[in-house]
Amino acid sequence: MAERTFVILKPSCVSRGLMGEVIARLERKGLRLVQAKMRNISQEEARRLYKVHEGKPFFNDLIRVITSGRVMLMVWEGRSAVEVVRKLIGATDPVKAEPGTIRGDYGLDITDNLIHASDSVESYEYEHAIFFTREELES
Ligand code: 3AN
Repeated sequence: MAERTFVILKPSCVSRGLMGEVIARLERKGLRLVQAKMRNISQEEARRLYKVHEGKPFFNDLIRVITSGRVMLMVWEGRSAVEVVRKLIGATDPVKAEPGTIRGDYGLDITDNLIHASDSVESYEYEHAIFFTREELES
């Protein structure tokens, strides 16, 4: 069965008009968009999403950035989707991300690094359930 991964286009990605560019890259790779919705993330949802970063020095900035405007929440599907999307996105720090990756081509700020994607199948299971119901993801 095809693997799924959870992706968030962060507020800066939306406000800078980069959504189409990012979605096109994932589609061209051969991944399939299963479900998407555009809305704001609440403080509570953001804290659940970034639970593993609680207590780290950048935690508050992380919450502030992800709740600062509308985001695009998406579930994508395809062979090794988790690994493939992480490769297309590039390193966490856009300065270190290779040219040709999304962060490498469009970002500079490490906290506001345009896009989030699950880093494992376990993370996908935890993260997508914060934002999508089972019914919404039935194909
Ligand atoms: P990634 O998004 O590449 O999976 P994580 O999961 O380590 O990276 O971190 C989650 C988010 O926390 C990143 N997207 C980034 O916005 C922020 N972040 C991670 N490390 C730092 C750091 N050293 N300084 C500031 N923000 C950071």
